[in-house]
Amino acid sequence: MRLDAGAPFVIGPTTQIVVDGAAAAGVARTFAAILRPSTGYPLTIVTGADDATRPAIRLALRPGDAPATDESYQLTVTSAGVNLTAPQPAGLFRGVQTLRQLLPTDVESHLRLRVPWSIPATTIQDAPRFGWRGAMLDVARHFFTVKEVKQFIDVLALYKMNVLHLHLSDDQGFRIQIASRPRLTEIGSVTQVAGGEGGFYTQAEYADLVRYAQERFITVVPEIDMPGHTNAILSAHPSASCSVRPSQPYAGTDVGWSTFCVDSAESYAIVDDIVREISAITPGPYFHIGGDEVHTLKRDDYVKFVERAQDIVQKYGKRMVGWEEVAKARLLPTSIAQAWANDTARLALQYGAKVLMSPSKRTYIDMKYTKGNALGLDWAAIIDVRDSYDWDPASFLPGVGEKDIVGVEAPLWSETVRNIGAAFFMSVPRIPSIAEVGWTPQQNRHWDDFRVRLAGQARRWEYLGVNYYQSPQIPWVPDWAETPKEAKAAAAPLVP
Ligand code: TNX
Repeated sequence: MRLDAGAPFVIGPTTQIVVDGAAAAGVARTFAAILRPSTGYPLTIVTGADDATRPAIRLALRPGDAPATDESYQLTVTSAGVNLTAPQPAGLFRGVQTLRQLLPTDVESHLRLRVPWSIPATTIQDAPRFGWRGAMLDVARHFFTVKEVKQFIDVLALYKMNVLHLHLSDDQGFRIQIASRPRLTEIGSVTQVAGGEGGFYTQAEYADLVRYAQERFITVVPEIDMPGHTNAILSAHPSASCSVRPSQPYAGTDVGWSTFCVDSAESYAIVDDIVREISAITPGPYFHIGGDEVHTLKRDDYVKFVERAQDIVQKYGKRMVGWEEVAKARLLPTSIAQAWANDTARLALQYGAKVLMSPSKRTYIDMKYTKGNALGLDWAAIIDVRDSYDWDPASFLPGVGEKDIVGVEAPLWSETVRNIGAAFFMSVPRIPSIAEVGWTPQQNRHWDDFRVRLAGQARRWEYLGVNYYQSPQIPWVPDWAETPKEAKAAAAPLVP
């Protein structure tokens, strides 16, 4: 990025968004939807023919541009206009998020404000370090509605994350409708941690979430945890359990005790039905089988199960992802092991499989920021913002380097996270932090610089109704206090 000497571009009442086709128009619509309420300008989207006399923001695909990763983009801002080009539509979308951040924070207001809508003169060439920059939301321990998950997706999109991993099943609940197995949600979805009423997504609701994410160039990775963490499944289908006593709904938080019966044909029939139906409504290339914390199976039985599950995932055209324990099995080269606690993930490399970095000491955003937090757990670490930022994914695990890693992901387990306000408190600012770990090359990342830029984001979160942790590590600027009362009132309400 280079800041140029010239005057800024100022968005005005006659500014148009000029696009070169349908894909760019789709991205332009998401941008205009942010700009219109706060500026009050029409920001007409024009395809093709460009009235060169009018100030414009131009979005165009340039398939030949280098570096040609899916998400790279080039941005030039002069007083005469904004030119955003990218080899792929995803790059245009990422570039639009940069424009959003270059504009005054008031651009997020839901109410019209009279602010000079200026974008500094600059030249940017940008591309991500890793192709997988994600967050996981555990909707099993506590359920989150479609509307809430969309708000969560909005925050991922703002910070250029591109994966939403949904932890859809655990001991406490099974959260997605499976047409061939209605008992899974009839029996398996009706509770959650501490005994609330739980819930589940119909397939239509899930498809709606996937579409919403797709419009933001975010891939949904569905996870059905197995063979452990399966009490909700087994309570609906006791024949897939080796236990003689049928499982009961579970509202506690212990882990490691439930398991599919590895030698029962019924187990694989259920897995087949689940993987087939979810794969059919998931356009992304991945299916996550969990595979973590199975404390009640012998290693051979665990391996046997994972290899059969991997076959089923492959049969339905998906690449298997699993928590690092799955690397004890013989992996396909297309599979991915998600590192979280030890260095089992390294075993994946001998099969040509890759590693996704979610080290619990750095990326587990269900951990407390500080000992004093009421929310969160502390078994892995206390993780303040700096801990989430100041580490290098490529030197974290012995023997696992840059080339072995697909990216980084921040998991939000929800044992203590009972509502979306709490989810945002745990996620922000650590999601922006992990997003930058995944996007920006190591040599360009500096904590002293990040903490200042992060402080500037707070007002944006206030406008968006996004709760956040006011870490004492960040030099917050108290400018929200100066925001016009009306604009404040029009901001989305903070959810408790
Ligand atoms: C471990 S990390 C788990 C989850 C818990 C989490 C709580 C992993 C793969 N499994 O079942 O929710 O700790 O921090």
